Amino acid sequence: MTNQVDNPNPAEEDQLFRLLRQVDLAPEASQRVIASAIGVSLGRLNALLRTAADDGLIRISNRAGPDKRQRFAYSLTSRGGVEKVRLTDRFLARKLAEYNALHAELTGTTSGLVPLNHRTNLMENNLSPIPELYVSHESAQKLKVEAADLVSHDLTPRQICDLELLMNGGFNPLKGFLSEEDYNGVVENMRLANGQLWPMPITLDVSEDFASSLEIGQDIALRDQEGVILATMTVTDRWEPNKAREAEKVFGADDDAHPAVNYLHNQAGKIYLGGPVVGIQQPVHYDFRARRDTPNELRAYFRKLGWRKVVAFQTRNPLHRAHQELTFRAAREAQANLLIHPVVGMTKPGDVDHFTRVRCYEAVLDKYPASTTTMSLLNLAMRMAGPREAVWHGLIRANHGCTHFIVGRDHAGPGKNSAGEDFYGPYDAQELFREHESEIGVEMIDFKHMVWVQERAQYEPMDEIKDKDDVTILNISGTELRRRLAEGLEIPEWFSFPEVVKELRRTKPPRSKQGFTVFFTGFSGSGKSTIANALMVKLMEMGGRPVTLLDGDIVRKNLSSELGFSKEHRDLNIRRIGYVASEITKNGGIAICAPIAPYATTRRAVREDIEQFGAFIEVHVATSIEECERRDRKGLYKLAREGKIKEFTGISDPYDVPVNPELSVETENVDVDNCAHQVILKLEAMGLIAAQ
Ligand code: PPS
Repeated sequence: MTNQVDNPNPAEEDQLFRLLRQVDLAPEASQRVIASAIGVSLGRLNALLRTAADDGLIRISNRAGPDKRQRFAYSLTSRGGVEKVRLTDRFLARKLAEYNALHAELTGTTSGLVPLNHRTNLMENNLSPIPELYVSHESAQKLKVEAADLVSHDLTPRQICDLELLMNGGFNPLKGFLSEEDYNGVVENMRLANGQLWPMPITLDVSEDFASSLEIGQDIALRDQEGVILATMTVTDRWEPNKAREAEKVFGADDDAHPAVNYLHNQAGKIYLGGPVVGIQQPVHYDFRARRDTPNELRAYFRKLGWRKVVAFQTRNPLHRAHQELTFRAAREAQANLLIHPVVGMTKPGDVDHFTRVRCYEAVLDKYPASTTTMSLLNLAMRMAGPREAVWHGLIRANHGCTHFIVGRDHAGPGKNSAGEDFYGPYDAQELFREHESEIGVEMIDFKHMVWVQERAQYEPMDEIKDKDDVTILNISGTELRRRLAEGLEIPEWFSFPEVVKELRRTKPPRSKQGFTVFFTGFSGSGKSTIANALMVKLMEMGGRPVTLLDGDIVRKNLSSELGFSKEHRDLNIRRIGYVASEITKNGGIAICAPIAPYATTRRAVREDIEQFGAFIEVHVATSIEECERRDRKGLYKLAREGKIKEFTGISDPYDVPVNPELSVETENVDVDNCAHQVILKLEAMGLIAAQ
C-alpha cells in the first residue's frame, strides 16, 4: 500500500468513505440505520448526504410508502463508485500507517529496540484481500439501469480481458484504463505518474468518431460483445497516442511482425480514452467456470489451505513431461506450493486453442500431488512483450497471492522480427525481472532448460549436466512437435503424456486431413478465376474433403452485392471472404478464394483468421498490369482508362504486390492446367494432400 495520506481532515474523509460504503452495501437502508452504521448523529448524516449528493456521489430519490421517517432512498452513482474505490485505498493506507505506528510504539521500535518486523506487515502480506473495482450487487443492479441511458462503447475481446483484470484486482494498483499522464510514464519508463512500477499500457482504444462524440468528464457504459453492461467509466482523458513510439518503447521495435505491434497499428482504434472504472459485473464465461478464480478467490483458497508460499507457473502451451519436472523442481527450490496458472484469454496467434489446452492440463494435473498443486485459469490478453511482459506477469501473480514466479528462457517471446531475428535476447526477461524483483513483490525462479538424459531416463537441467559428452541428450522443440503432429508421426513417451498427445491429435489431425485455404490474389483479368476453377476440379477429382470456390465475381454477387470499390468496401469484401474461408477451414474443408485483394494488411488479417484453423496458401497470380490490360477480357481496362470506372486496381487504385506469398505463378506463356498443377505440387509439398 503506497498511497499517500495527505488529506488535512482524515476524520471527514473516513466518514465519507463509510457513508459511500454503506450506501453501496445497503441502498435500501433508512437514515437511522445508516447513521448508526457509520457512527454519526442524524444531523451529521443529513449534512453528509447533502454534500455527497451535491458532489454527484449519491442519488437521493423519493421513496414510496407509509413510513414518514423513510421518505428518501439513496443509491451510489458511477462517480460515487469511483470515489469509494479511491477512499478505500486511502482508508487502508491510513489504517496501516496507524497500525504500524502503534506496533512500533508497543514493541519499542521508537525507543531504538529491534522491531518485530514479521508482525508489523501482517496486514500487507500476500494473503490479505486486495481492492477490487466492483460495487456491491445491490448498487450494481441500480447502476445497470442508469447505465442503460449512457453512451456505450462495445469492448473488443482484448479490452474485455483487460477490463476483467482491472475490475477483479488482477491489475492492481490500476483503477481504470490509463490516463494520458500514466500512459506516458508507462511507455517511457514503466512507471505510473505516481512512480509505481507498471510496464504495460492498459488503454481503451476507440475510433476517432466515437472519441470526438464525447465530452471530458462524461460517463460511458462499457459493454461486452452481446451488449451486456460490464462497467461504467468516467472519461477523464482523451488523446491520440504516438503508436510508433509505443511500439519502440514497449515492444522494442516498430515492426508489424510483432503480434502486439501489428494489433496496435492495424486493429486498435486511433484514439485512447482514460479514466476510472466502476465494475458492475464480471464478464460471463461459459467454459471451465470452476477453474477460473479472481485474485481474491485464489488468496482465500491459499489462506484456507495454509499455503504461505506459492510459486506460479505461467503458460500458453500444453504441459509436457519437461514442464512437469521443472515445476516440481521450482516448487522444491522455493519450498512452496505450486499454482499452474495458464493464460486462457488471448495468446500468440497460432497457439493451441485454450479448450484443448485446458483438457490437456486437467490430464496432467492428476500427475501432481493434489495437496501441493492447484490450477487456475487466467483470462489475460497477452502482448508477447518479452521482458516487459515478464514484469507484468509477475505483478499480476503478486496480485493473485503468489510469492514466487517461474521465468523461463525467452519468456513471452513473440518469435522472429521481419528481418528473421529474435525480438529479444533469450534471457532479457529474466534480467529485467531481476532488476525489479523487490518492487514486483514476487521472487523469480529462473527456468532451467530441461532435457531428457536417455541413459539415466530422467529430465535434468541442461546447465547442470556434467557428463554431456558421455550421455545421450534428447529434446523435442515446439516446432518439431508441431511437425510431428501435423504429419501424424510418433511422439515418444519420454516427451509427453499419452493423454496429452491423444488430446492434441484429436484437435489437430494430420495436415492431410485438416482444412485449408488457397487464396489467389492479382489484378483483374490476371487469370485468378480460371486457375481457381481448374484447381477446384483437380481437388474434387482427388476427393476426401469438400471444396468451395469463393471467386471475386461470385462473392460480389452473393455476399457483397451492396459494396463498391472504395478502400473501405474492398476491405469489407475481403474480410467477408476471409470469414467464410476460415469457417470452411475450421470445419475441415478446402476454400479457394480468388478476389483481387489489393491491400497487404487486409490479406494479412485474413491469413491470421484462417491460420488459427489450418493452412493459408497465398498464391500471387503475377500477370503484369500491361498483359492484363492487353487481354482486357471484360473491356474494363478501356473504361478505366477513359475514366468511366473510378478506383480501378492497377490503373487508378493501388495494388500491394505480395512480399512473401507461398507461391507466385506466371501466366504469360504458361497454360492454365500447368498453373493449377503448380498449386497442387505446392499443396503436396506442404503435406496438405497426401501422396496417392
Ligand atoms: S476486391 O478489390 O478484391 O474487392 O475486388 P474483387 O471483388 O475481386 O473484384 C471483382 C471484379 O470486379 C470488377 N471491377 C473492378 N476491379 C477492380 N477495380 C475496380 N474499380 C472494379 N470495378 C469492377 C473486376 O471485373 C474484378 O474482376 P476480376 O477479374 O474478377 O478480378
